[in-house]
Amino acid sequence: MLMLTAIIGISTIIVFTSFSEAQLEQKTFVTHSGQIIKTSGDVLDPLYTASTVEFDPMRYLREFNYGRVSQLSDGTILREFTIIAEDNKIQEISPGVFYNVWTFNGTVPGPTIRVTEGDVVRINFINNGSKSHTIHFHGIHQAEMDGVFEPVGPSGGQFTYEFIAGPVGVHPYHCHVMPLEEHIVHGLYGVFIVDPKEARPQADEMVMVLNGFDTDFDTENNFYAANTIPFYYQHHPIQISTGELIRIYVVNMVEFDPINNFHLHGNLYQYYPTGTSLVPSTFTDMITLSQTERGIMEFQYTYPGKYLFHAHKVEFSEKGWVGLFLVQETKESSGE
Ligand SMILES: [Cu+2]
Repeated sequence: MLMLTAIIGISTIIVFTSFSEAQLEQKTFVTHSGQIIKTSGDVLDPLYTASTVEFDPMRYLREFNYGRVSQLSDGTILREFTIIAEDNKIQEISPGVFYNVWTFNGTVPGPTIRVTEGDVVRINFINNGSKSHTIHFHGIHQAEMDGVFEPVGPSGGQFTYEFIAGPVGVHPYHCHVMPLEEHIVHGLYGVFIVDPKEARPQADEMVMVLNGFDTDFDTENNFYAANTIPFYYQHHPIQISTGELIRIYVVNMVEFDPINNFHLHGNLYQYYPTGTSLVPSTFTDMITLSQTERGIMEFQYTYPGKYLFHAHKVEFSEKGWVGLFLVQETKESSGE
């Protein structure tokens, strides 16, 4: 017994010592983009880099998935999607900071699913994870399609969600297996857009999911972002044109912090909460969003230049939730 106690004691010291040194030492890592970096940051599970997730926030920004389209005998449009859940991937959230992401179709957020009101939406869901997962869509549908009481088992479990798309607007979808917070914060969420039958006016359209990452598991976020990678759009400004209508579908998926917000510089936007009305409720440069609260913003810039957009909760913007629009003069207005 004494021997056993001694062994446990010694091994605890060894484990604890190596952990403490990891926090202080500058370590060298090869990032997923091939850069060699040194960091003393929290580096979690760097051994998993073989399955590191690649994510391109600029591509995600304007990528809409309309599904495989066919027509039913009564003329209704059927849109089919395949969504695969996994929970074994690692993503470099910030240089040198690796985090175990749980993904729909390999990314956080999952694919933006876009349909028209009244379409039949069929989601072929496959769970290739190691835990049970589901997809819970916000919107109007039958109870058995709600993704709450039918956990889909790991290692290839399947479920087909089917419902009629509605109401018009921008909605989140996310896993709804308990503990819910754990399944959401690891990344099992995405955006579901239901277009009105008469399409909204032509615009340069974008999706922004406001999210955060608790990389040290203390139920406080260490990083915040619009579309997963902190500071990404600050380093890679989003290029838009003067006089062009910009439409942003914004969804707040930040956990732990009760509110988030969205401030736009040098401009104001028309805001449609949840996107369910075609008439904006307010003209502002600042909205406040609680968990899964979302809406549609519309604006256009008169003057060219660089304009910030960011959380006005300064802590969030200093930890990554900040970006830039680079507004360039359209050829028409510059007379070229
Ligand atoms: Cu889950």
